[in-house]
Parts: sequence; structure tokens; C-alpha cells
Amino acid sequence: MQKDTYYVTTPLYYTNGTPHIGHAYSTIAADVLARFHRVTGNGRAHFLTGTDEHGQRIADVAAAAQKTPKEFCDEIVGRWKEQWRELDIAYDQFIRTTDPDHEAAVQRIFAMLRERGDIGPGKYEGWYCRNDETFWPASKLIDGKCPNPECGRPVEWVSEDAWFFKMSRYRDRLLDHFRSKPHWVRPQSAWNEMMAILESGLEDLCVSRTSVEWGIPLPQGGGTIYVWFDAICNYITAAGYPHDMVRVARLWPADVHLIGKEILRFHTIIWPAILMALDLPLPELVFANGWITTQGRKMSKSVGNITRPGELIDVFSVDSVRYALLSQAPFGSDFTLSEEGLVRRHNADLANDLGNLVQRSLSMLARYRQGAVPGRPQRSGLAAGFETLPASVKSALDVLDFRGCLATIWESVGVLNRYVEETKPWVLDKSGDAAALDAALYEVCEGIRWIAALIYPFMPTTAGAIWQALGQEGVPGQMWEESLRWGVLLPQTITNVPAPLFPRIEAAAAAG
Ligand code: ME8
Repeated sequence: MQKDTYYVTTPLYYTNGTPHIGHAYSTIAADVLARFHRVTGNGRAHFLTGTDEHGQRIADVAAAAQKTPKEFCDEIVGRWKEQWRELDIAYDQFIRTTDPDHEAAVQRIFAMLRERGDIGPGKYEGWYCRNDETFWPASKLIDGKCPNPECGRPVEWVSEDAWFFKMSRYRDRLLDHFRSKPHWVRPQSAWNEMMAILESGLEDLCVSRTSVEWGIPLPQGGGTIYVWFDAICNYITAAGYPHDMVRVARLWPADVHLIGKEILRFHTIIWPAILMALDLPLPELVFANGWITTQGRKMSKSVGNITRPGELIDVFSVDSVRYALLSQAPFGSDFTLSEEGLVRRHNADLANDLGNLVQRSLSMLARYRQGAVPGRPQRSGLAAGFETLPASVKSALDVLDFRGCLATIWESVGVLNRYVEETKPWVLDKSGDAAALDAALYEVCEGIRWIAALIYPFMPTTAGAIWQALGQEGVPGQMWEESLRWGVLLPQTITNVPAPLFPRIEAAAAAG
């Protein structure tokens, strides 16, 4: 069996809290890629997300809530799934690191690496931050405290017998990989940063914890497996490793791991070293999205400056939020999600440009042709411009340029709006030029059908509403190549005028 499925993953989110808009950002991006690959790749895409449930910090919040860690996670995980449903996130698999299959697979991986001599005993002594589950060298501490700007908590001196993953063995191979595949970590700044770490040397990694009880037990007893080792292996355990190698072969290597830039080292140094030790190929691409910031700081639970997706959806709608998140900044750059920006995008790009186009075009079709699509004109003035679009959309999404992709689609929304303005169907109706009116109405409806297909990965509800209004069946853009040919819209198809897609929002209403 060969790899035949596009495989995209998000980080596994910690269950010590519930989703905020930063988590939604990475997950919506993954959803767009999965939906795009499902329609263009005959349904063959696998979108994995899930939750990271072990480790001391989860045990601590559970204890504070007077629950066992498992009870606590069981409750919280429902909130994550509900949030993803609300945001129209269509994942194929949701993994929890407390799933028995995952736990058994991680133990097996640990044992395999021990058998191969890649994991061996040692002694760990060093400064440990319980909140970040990270050991810090003394040189990195700031005033003796955790150097993570979001944390800054006191660190503890820990001294214990431990197991080490001999990561240093893989430094040369990692360096070769970075050099021979200069695009495998994106954006460029992320590749540079990780390359600099590798060049400065690589220490072995402590992969066991004697003091942490809430984790996967070490196969040989005497403590638990380091939570990051446990969690990072999810990308292969979810694919069936090591018990279902047929499924693994269809999925692995992942096409893209989407992550935030704070976890780059885990994904581009530690994780590939583990894969090398297991003789597995490395993911094709690790892409670090930028941070959503508020007042210049990364939005995060520990800083306490978070926006919940629900607060935005209630005002703007799911698709408007999805659009705003992906159209505002290049995917690897930080940005602030301002209310003013959300209102502007919603009203200008969505309500005015797209919403009005659909509304007025289908209203004219209803008024002048009882909603029935007219015959195709002999020559199309729009076809040539549209026919290059699928390739442009594909090449933008191949490099995760969501913003560029949306800008390209919106140029064509602009083309259609200008086409309506220039052909003036209302004048053609008055002057009785039936052939010209038929041609104009056909062209604009066909253009709108294309737009629905192209926006589907980003805005599935809106695309579906337009698709239905145009009398189309199934998923917009499915059978991509057949669907995206100019003239596929059948004459005589009965259409209807949908409810306004994006009612305008006044800034005062958004301020709520
Ligand atoms: O790090 N802007 O989980 P986590 C953009 N469990 N993206 C953001 C963001 C922000 N302000 N805040 C969070 C963990 N994210 C580990 C991962 S993977 C095997 C284990 C997104 O709950 C971004 O993708 O802290 C980031 O990497 C992730 O949420 C961190 O989620």
C-alpha cells in the first residue's frame, strides 16, 4: 500500500482550558486545507486534531477543580469538540492522548527505541518549570525564573534517575535534512531559527518523569513518559503506528503539521529525530502560523487576554470569522484581530462585494427569467479570466498562502460586479435585447457558481447556500476538474434568491 491520502494535522491542544480564537486559527487553517484536498483529491484527505491531556499542569487544574485528571479531561474535551462543530471544522479524526490505543502505541514506541539503544538510562538534574513542563538550562533563566515570557513562574531544582532519548545522534542527519530541504519548515524565519539551534549543538532529551504521576506509565515502570514525547507521537499513533502499518503507509508522512511558532523546536528537531530513530520518513512540511496578539502580546490563557470564538461568531457569523482570520495577515505573521477590522472586512468584502453580487444577480434572474438559467451564450467574455483561477487557488494553497488565495478569488468577485455594472441587465430588459440579457445573466450566474466552488474550503456554509440557490447538488466544487469548466451550469436550471448571506453590521452592534 502506498501513500494516497493528504494528511494534515493541528497541535493537540491542552485540556487545562477551553478554546480561544488562537486555537481556532490553526484549526480553521487545517480545515481549509482538508476541505480543499477532499474536493480536489477525490475525497482522500485526513484531518487530525485532538487534545493533549497528560502532564502535571493538567493534574494541577484537575486537582483544583476537585476532579481526577481523567474526569476533568472528559468534561473539557466535549467543549473542544463542540467548539469545532460550531466553527464548521470537519476533522476526520480526533485523538486524545488518554485514548488506550495511543497509550499502548506510545509505550511500544518507547520500548522499541530502548531496544535499539536510542533511549537509555541517565540522571537528570536541572531547573524545571512545572507549568511549561520544560527543563531550562541555568543560563536561560531570567532572575532565576522560567524564561518563557508567558510564564515567568519560579522553577524547581529536580534531580532524578531518568531515561534519555539520544537525540544528539541525529544532529548531523537533521542538519542534512534542513540543508537539503530548505522549505520543509515555513515560514523562512522559523527555518532560520531552528537551523541556528541545530548548528549550536544538540543535547539528549530527558523523556521520563519520576515525579509526574499523570502520564503514560514507563513500560518498565518507575515513572511516566514525558508528556511531550507522548503527545508528539500522536501524529503516527493516530495513523495506526505501529499496529496497522497498512494504514500508516496510506497516510504517512504527513503532508503538513500546522503549529504555532512556540512549539517549533518540538516539531522540527525533537520529532524528526524520533522519526529518524524509528526509520520513518519525516513530514513534508511544518508550518508555524503567526500569533494572534492583543495589545502586542500573544493571546494566551496564561496572559489572560483571550477572545472566545463564540463572542465573534454571535456578531459576525462563522464564515465571516473564518474569512477574517485567514484574509488578514500572511499565514506566518502575527496580527491583531481588531473589531474595527472585522467589521470592515465583513461589510466591504462579504456584505458588499460577495453578498450583494449574489443577491442582485439572482434577483434579476428571478425578475427577468422566472429564476430559470438562460441558454449559454456562444462566446463567453468571462471564461478566459476564470479558467486560470483553479490553478492560482491551488498554487496559493500549496504554499499555505490563504490570504493570497482569498485575494485572488475576490479579484474575480470584483470582475463579476463590474460585469453586472457594465452589461446593465436592467437596461437590456427595458430595451428588449433578450439575447444580450440572456448572455449577461448566464455569465454572471456561472461566475457565481465558480466563486461558490472556490470559497467552499474557507466558507462552507456560504458556499453551500449559494450552491443551493443555483440549483446545484452535493458539495460545492466536488469533482473539482469537471465542475470548474466554464459552461457547466445547465440552462433551464431553476434558481432561487437566498436570504441575505451577510447582513451588514454596524460598529456599535459589534461593540455589543
Ligand atoms: O502547545 N495565535 O498546546 P496549546 C495563534 N499541547 N495560534 C495560537 C495562539 C495564538 N495566540 N494561541 C494558541 C500545546 N495557538 C501542546 C501541543 S502538539 C503534539 C502539543 C495555537 O493548547 C497554535 O497552533 O498550548 C499553538 O501552537 C497551539 O494553539 C498551542 O496549543
